[in-house]
Amino acid sequence: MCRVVDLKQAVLAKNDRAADTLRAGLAARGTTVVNLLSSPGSGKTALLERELGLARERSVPVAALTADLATENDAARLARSGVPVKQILTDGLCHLEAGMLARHLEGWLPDAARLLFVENVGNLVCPASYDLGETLRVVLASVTEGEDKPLKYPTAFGLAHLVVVTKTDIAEAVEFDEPEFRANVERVNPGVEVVLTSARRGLGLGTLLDRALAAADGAPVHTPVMAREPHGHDHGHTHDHADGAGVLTQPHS
Ligand SMILES: Nc1nc2c(ncn2[C@@H]2O[C@H](COP(=O)(O)OP(=O)(O)O)[C@@H](O)[C@H]2O)c(=O)[nH]1
Ligand SMILES: [Mg+2]
Repeated sequence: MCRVVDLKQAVLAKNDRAADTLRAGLAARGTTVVNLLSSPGSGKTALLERELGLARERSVPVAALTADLATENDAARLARSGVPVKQILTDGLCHLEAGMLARHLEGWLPDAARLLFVENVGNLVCPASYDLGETLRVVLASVTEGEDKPLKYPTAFGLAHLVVVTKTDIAEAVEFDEPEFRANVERVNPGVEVVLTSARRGLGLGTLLDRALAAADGAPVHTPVMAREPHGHDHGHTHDHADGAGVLTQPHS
């Protein structure tokens, strides 16, 4: 058991180093990564389609990478915006890693790209543990998913720099309880901003782009209370980590 934990920590420690290298390399060339993370079907691609369109309208140079286990459907959808888009197929892997991202960027990332949006594999567990060299980590939840999801996936929501609610156009029909959702977000990630959006109605797009651009300009992003633990250390105690991610935890007492 200990060996499994050690191996997992070693993998994550290696990813962290790759992410730091990638972040520094991208910063040097003026590109900021926005990592979009959510469950499948919560509306990442739909929102990104609109976001890329808005960035084009505002003449902000952007690019997008989208990851899935199979199909190039999302890249085809995003490419309609006219911005450079690339599909990553993870071949069964449930998350992206910094090294994979770095390899896909080589020789592809346009020089001018100020923002690079990364649509992670649809999953609220595995991707939460992997830093992709992002400056802004956005966790999305649609109004149809239930208000308790921040409590059920505390690592994903707890490490978010920004939380986005999607599909607000149907909030009433599904009786989405916004105050309850906000209260649950606040419990796992005190102080994090929650942005309401609807790709269908074009709501909240400007706010999201503004936050991404502010992060790119070096404005401080929200600092989650939940700490990213240094990997590979000895806890000196045994306990379960948040939603089984194994290495990302609430602050220890
Ligand atoms: N009503 C409504 N449906 C949406 C919205 N955004 C996405 N959807 C629908 O939700 C489904 C999943 O969207 P998609 O963008 O593929 O989600 P992803 O798997 O997170 O990338 C599709 O049927 C979309 O049409 C929205 O703002 N409003
Ligand atoms: Mg998608």
